[in-house]
Amino acid sequence: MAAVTTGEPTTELKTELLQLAKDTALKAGKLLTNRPGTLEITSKSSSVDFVTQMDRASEELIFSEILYARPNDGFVGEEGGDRVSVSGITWVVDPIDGTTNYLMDLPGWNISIAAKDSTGGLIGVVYSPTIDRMFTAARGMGAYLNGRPISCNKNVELKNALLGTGFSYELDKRREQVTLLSSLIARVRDIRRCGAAAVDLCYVAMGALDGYYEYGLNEWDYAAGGLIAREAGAIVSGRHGGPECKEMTIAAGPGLHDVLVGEIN
Ligand code: LIP
Repeated sequence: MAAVTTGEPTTELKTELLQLAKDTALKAGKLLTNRPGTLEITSKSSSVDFVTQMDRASEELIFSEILYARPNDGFVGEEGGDRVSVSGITWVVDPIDGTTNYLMDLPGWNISIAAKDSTGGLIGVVYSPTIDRMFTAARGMGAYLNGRPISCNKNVELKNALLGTGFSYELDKRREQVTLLSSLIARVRDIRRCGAAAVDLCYVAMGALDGYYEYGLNEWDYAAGGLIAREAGAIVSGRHGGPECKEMTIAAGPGLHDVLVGEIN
């Protein structure tokens, strides 16, 4: 039985995990880009939360690639892939983040692969083939877009901010979300709803969005993108400043993040 990793993992280990995640994301991207003639659609948590055979096929591919290379690691996947970690490292995977975009053949859907240890996010990869963007980060090693370093925007005033957000699969919750949106919309530069949370977080990382907030995300939606945003200098938190969670994810550069937390509360 492999020993549980203690202390900060070496740069070599982080680089190895990152390479595995990138290679696997590229393979999943190839699988998903080759769209089948018919998508078999079923609903999950609500009548508008869909899953297709491609979500499942992508997760199966990622699960087998990663656990073949690292059989003692744990796994948590949106489509139910589950394995308890023996090594102390657990992979957190969204095989298609932005399923509705994928379904409707809109851009921005992505494969989100993160690995975490007892300290938190260790590496993150968000690969979006339709916009040809591979975002990567490893803890303490910075954030990259297609191999080039990226950093978030800093000290943006609310009135100049371009924000991203998303709407819940819980239809009643959307009424509350619109109340917050209508309070913000006349006081910011504009708002985007791009349709894929992991890429939204990476947009904050690269400075394409000044900030992003969303209620109801699951760990597989924010695990990789959250690390990438942090490594790019952004602050990523929950509603009251603690870690991001299902109740709220708020990401923005220093200066704007505190203002957004205040607005959302
Ligand atoms: C979705 C996101 C979308 C968000 C939804 C959901 P899925 O992920 O990326 O932007 O608004 O709440 O989390 O279900 O397509 O993997």
